[in-house]
Amino acid sequence: MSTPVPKSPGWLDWYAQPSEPAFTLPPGTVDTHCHVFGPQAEFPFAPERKYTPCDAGREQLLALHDHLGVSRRVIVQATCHGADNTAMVDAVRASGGRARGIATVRPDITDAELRRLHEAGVRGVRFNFLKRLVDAAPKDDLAAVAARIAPLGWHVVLYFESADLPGLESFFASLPTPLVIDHMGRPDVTRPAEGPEFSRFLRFVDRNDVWVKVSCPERLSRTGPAALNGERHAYTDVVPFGRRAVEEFPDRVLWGTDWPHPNLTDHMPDDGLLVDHVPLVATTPEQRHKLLVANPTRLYWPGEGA
Ligand code: 0GY
Repeated sequence: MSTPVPKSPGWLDWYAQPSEPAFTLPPGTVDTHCHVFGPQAEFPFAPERKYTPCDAGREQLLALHDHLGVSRRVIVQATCHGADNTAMVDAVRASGGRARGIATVRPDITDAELRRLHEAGVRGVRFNFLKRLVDAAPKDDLAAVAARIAPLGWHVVLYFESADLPGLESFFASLPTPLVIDHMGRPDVTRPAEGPEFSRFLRFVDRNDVWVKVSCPERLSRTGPAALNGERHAYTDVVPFGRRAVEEFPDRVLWGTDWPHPNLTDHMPDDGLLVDHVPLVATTPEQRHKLLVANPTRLYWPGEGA
């Protein structure tokens, strides 16, 4: 066996003992944004990766979900595994139908490989535009991938910085599949949620076949995890953004943990507190049912009803 590659300097490991959430997730809750990392002894990281994480394997993900009350999950291929989807596919296959996958694929992928991914439970690909995570995202290649996956009924998951949306919007609108946007398009939460930047993002959502992940308050927040008045209210500066997305697009919002929270540098979130963020942004039982159960079920297990 090869020697394990050490973690990136300053790497923060996932939170080993998440608290018990005060909010009870409804039965059928789907975590639509989580990853597996390795374990690297079994699934080595990709040579082109920009970071080397700790291990975060499928059993550990399942244990977290059991603790939080999450029923099903969507495992998003992480950039540390490049376009080698083996670890993600292994976790999806092992789930007995309780997981779906989002892959990274190159335009020269064969039809047979695409069919194999579909049969395993993959339902989309991710296009990542963050320069700190990927070297390049050539639009011709991405358009070619989108054309290949559209006939399978898959969608494209988009990860970009909010400042880059104006330059990417027309390309996104040209894609032939539904779109799913990570982390509310990464708004700058020091600006108002009612201001022009987030309004522009929501107009893009409105005009296109777009779903929005109301996820990652811990990554977007500047105020951080400090509890407010002793309550389990963390990341409060992100709340107005999530709430606006949920109120304006109740049928197109999705929730996810982003476990194991790659590349956070100042703190590692308590996943129990992330669950307690949900009722802050989805304030009625109906909104919560759509966000946590009905919407992701429609997108990832269509035909099941929820
Ligand atoms: C996220 C966020 C990040 C990383 C990745 O695939 C990845 O490496 O997604 C990040 O560093 O912001 O969605 O998990």
